[in-house]
Amino acid sequence: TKSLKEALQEVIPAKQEQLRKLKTEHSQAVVGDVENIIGGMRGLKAMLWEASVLDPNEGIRFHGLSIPECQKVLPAAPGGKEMTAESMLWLLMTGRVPTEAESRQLSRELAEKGDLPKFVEQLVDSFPQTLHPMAQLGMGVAALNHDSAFQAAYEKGIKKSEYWTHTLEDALNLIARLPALAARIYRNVYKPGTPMPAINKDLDLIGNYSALLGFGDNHSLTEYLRLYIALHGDHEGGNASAHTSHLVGSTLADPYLSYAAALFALAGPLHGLANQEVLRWQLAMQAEIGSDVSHEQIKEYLWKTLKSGQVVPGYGHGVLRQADPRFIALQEFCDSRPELQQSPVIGLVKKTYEVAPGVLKEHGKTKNPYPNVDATSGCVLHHYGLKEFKAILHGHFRCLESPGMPHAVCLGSSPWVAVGAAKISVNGCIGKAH
Ligand code: NMX
Ligand code: MLT
Repeated sequence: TKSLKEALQEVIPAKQEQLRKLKTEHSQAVVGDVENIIGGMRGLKAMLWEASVLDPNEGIRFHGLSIPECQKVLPAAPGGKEMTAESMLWLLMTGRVPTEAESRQLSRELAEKGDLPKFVEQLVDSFPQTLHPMAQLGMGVAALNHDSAFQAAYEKGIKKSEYWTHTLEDALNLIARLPALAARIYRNVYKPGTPMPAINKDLDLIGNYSALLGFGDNHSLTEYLRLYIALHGDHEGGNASAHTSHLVGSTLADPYLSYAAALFALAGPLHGLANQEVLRWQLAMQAEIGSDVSHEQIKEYLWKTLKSGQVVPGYGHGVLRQADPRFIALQEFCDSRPELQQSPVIGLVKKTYEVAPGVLKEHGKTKNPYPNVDATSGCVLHHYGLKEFKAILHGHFRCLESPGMPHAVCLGSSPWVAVGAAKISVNGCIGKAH
């Protein structure tokens, strides 16, 4: 008798061949396009979205503003230069650039709502240290729905036209609580027993997040996080996590549950986990060939990755067909700071960018041989001392030691991505699913 696995082993090659034929011989058949169907709606105009538009060549615009324009007009935090997450949130939600006073007021409102309910603290503290931070974050967020204003109002009976007010209340409460929740998880997993400061009502969301993580005195990192998280505020609403939150939200599940679902989509290595994959990959490259490397050596390393059947992490995109302007903005941030220019890992990211597009073009598979935002974001965090990450090896979580680092602890990349990906917009416009 065959086991199910053995039976499948017999069937799978024929199925793979069938799929290959469908792709190559019938990809233009009109049902929409078979390509779109195989690609999970990719490329189909399938939703209404207006907060941002993702041009394949130019990249993202937020209500018409490019990244450099946003950097110019969106208010920064006191003492800082980078746009804040609150300013971006305001722009995304209203289509209008907030004044400094409006942005500060939103910061205060969020700081005042930022404490976690006791039972959520207890829930998170009860998780095993070995449970992946993203799984913890998703469960913590789902538990916050205990206080959902939308759910309470819905149970009492409200008009459809009033949904948005309760949804907004939940969304703001959720955003406000994310720093305390993500930082608590980070400390429980990687810095157990260290006391977390109270939320400072005079700080912006990310200023507080940085402090809660234990990096409050590192102004440069706090500024980096402000930029990084503002840039992740929206990406045309159709990526896997944003799409998931809209799908779940369309059932009138409250914003906490919708966002928890989004986090689980974000946790995959082809999406939010990709910046950790990049870091792991660049560190492995560094361990194998060193930091002071030639283009030729990087090229060989890239081919080795591709020939082993793996993707080059941080490269490619569902929509973009040029280097991601978010990648460029983060690289410019690095270029403006001499200490970041000295970082061996950031140096490798830069050199990899000089070589990888050529190799990927020659490889000939990906439609976009250029870097996405994840090609650099996690490596910059590594420079700042956020060196921890988890990887799944042989079915278990393992800490990966970074070469040359005495205490490489572990970090799920995505608490940052999660706060940044607070895609809570209630907007609409034509967008693509990607
Ligand atoms: N390295 C090697 N092969 C690649 C890469 C890459 N970086 N990107 C795409 N391909 C392959 C892809 O696997 C597919 O192969 P197959 O036909 O055997 O299935 C082929 O090229 C065509 O894929 P595309 O249509 O170019 O890309 P798709 O839209 O399917 O996927 C990504 C987009 C982003 C998932 C894909 O480019 C990828 O896996 N990149 C590496 C992971 C990554 O950087 N993810 C982060 C994305 C950004 N984010 O924040 O979410
Ligand atoms: C992201 O920002 O989440 C990724 O680049 C995927 C996307 O939005 O297209």
